[in-house]
Amino acid sequence: MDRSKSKALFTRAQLSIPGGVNSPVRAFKGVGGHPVFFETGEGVYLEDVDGNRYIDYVASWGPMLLGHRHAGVVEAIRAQAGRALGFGAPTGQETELAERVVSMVPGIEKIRLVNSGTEATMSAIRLARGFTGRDLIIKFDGCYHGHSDSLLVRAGSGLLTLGIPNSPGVPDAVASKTLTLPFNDLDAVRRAFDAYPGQIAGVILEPVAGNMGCVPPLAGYLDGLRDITARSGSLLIFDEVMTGFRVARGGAQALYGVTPDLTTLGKVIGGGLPIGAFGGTAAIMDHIAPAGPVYQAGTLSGNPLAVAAGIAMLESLDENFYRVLAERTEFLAGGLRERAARHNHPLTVNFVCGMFSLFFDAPEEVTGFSHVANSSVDTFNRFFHGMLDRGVYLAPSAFEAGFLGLHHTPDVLDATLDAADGAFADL
Ligand code: HOZ
Repeated sequence: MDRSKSKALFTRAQLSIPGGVNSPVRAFKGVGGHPVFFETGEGVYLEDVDGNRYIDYVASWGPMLLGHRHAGVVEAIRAQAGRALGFGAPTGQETELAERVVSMVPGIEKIRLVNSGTEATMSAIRLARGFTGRDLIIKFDGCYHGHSDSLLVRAGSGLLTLGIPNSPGVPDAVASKTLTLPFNDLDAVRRAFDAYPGQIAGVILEPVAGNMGCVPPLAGYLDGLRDITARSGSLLIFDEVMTGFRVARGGAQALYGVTPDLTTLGKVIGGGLPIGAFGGTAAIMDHIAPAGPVYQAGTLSGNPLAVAAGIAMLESLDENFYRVLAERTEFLAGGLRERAARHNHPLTVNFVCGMFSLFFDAPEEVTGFSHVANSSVDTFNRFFHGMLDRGVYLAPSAFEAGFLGLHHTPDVLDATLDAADGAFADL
């Protein structure tokens, strides 16, 4: 497959952009080679600058649940662009989007719109601290909650991909307020609460981890966290930037029946445009300025283009969507397992409705960061390039999840499995 124009664009980009990209994982450092530069997206397909076509499993890192250039979303953006691009003042549509999210996500009674998942988690942490009057935060190894200082400690996603668990520039005084514990280990959480009585403001996690690859919660884990935090007057924060409107209409909290105090959401509520949000019970959210003293603000917050796209997206998601999405995800996961076994490659496939990950040479059950870290990155990377060369675009990192939607029709899934068969055979 000729990707010479992508290669040339990457060389040029590195002269004016650090590392040639505006977000690290995109640089392909994790998998080797150079990134693909894209030009168009249509439904399930992406086309690159060299005219190559790919089935897309990155979905702009999650939000393209309805595929690229979904007609309803594009029309909503076009209509709004004909009215105004921004006011820095309230609009009725912000309330409409807020009401929709409130009606869909069990733990959200009130919501504040921001501009990214990073902003959402950063603000949720501040709110948890301001509300409880406590400083310490618990996060879990391999979970990634954006790049704000408090949360950039033993984080997943790009830090895991690049092997830099903590970032220079985060003061020790800030990092020391974040306790990191193993994911899916309730005893570790109990011990931390015993060690720091009355000091833990909140526990933040991806209820299905997605930034160390897809790692679902063990049975009882989320309930256990709910119980421990409730008894300790600490807030439970679900980062649903990936899982929101993906694993179920009401997110992971609806799927697993555990309601957090605060929820963070990302670009999915803008149909893929730059937006994010955090929400929770009215009692907690009313501590946010101007209702309360915890400050949070933003001129672009509630941007009308993103809001219009988000309304169009959310109104297309019904329960049937998730029933079919779960079936397709299971079909893909089963097919990948079967193809890998056919070629004698030990492969663990983790999945939850709409998201999945492949771990080579890993334990049969991948339930936490230590399992993920011991899987074979080298085999993943060779598989990744085998798929890329066969026209399937997976996330360029062994530590990211793949995403699908209903635009991944049975035909598309069959084509993916054919490509996988070839890629496994070549490993
Ligand atoms: N942190 C993102 C994935 N979990 C990658 C974002 C990007 O490169 O756009």
